[in-house]
Amino acid sequence: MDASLIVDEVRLTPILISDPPLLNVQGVHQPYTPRLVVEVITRGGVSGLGETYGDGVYLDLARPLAEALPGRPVADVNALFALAEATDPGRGSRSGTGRGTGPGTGDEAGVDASGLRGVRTAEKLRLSVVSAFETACLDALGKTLGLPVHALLGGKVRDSVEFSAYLFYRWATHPAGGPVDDWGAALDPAGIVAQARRFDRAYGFRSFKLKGGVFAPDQEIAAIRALAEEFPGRPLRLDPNGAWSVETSLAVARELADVLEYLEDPASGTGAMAEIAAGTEIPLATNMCVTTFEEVPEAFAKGAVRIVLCDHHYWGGLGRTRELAALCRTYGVGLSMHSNTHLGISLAAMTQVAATLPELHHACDTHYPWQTEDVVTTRPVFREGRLTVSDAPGLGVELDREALAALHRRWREDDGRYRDRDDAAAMRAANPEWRPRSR
Ligand code: GKR
Ligand code: MG
Repeated sequence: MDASLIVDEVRLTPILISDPPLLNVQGVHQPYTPRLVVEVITRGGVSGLGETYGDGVYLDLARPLAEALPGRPVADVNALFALAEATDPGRGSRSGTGRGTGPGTGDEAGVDASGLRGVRTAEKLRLSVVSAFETACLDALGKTLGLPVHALLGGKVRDSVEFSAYLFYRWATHPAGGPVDDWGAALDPAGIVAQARRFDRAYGFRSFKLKGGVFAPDQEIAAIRALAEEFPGRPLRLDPNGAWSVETSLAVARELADVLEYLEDPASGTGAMAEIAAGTEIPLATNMCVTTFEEVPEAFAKGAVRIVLCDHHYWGGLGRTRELAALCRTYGVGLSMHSNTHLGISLAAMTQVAATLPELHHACDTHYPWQTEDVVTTRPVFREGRLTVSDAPGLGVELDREALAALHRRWREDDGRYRDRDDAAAMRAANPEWRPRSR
């Protein structure tokens, strides 16, 4: 093995990045959200980058994995899964299924780092950590070999990747104080249309996704109708993150049957999604009821979803994202891409893997335009809603060390308030009576 391709060191840098007051069913985004930047440095002196969730539970898994990696070949990305399991500090206290529920196991029902309800299993946490290590290894390998990451994944099938505008109901400012942007509030159909116009003007996005589950379904139907009137024929999606009952979901589907490209996670759970799917022509999409390979057979057998949103963080990296795509192709299920608050390293990874997926026929989600800070030296530019696929070695992004240091300083100086994302806590700070609502 060429010594330059051996991992010499792994650096983990937790950071806090500013985030606008975006509303969702679980509450509101906090002024700062944690992310983790992973650097894998080879003996050849090449540094590769990865990015993932930065909450404490992820850091607890990332630290021992980072210690175990030096001395191993940077190309051995398939070995990362077993290594992450072997170094997981909670492994001894877990049941044979790897799905224990005791303290310290990492298996918790409740709110995950996406700010959504769900079960955060140890396996899901580990996969999100592995994804950043895998991306960093592939970046370092690509830089060493002079090849873009897409070439390491088998090559690109397109030269640019389409993204959609991610519309959110939002407040103008955070009630607790913090960063302020110039987007203003969007709390009704007119506000959502104004936001969409700005996305259209500034980035050229053609598809629009509205994060729903915030207001009564009628108000969200009105917002989608207003978008359809303003942008006739353009792909529109609505995603209430499982907030509705089967009845509500079917009623919304009836109202919006003529304008939606897809309805995303109207209700929670495969059973409910299957019932809704049986009662509407609108394709149902998910990033909630199919988030692991184990969840695929039931959902596909029941016809619960026609589109799965892949996400290399959830699924354990770029290679596993391609495995998911193959599975979807086999079963005739469509593919789109999910996002969460992220920076330029993740955007580069999303773009590289998206470039290799022939079956990706829907514009990918991205939160990126909402982020005003970054740790890469050059912000990617969307043209006509698309990003050009970089052919530079690795991911094609460089680390801005000053920016990284400043965002890490913010994390160090934080009194613990923002080190774990908690949209519900942020909402309750503004309105102590608030509770997540199913409709
Ligand atoms: O950022 O508020 C948000 C979103 O609601 C995010 O947390 C979701 O994971 O965008 C996501 C989705 O499509 O469900
Ligand atoms: Mg979703």
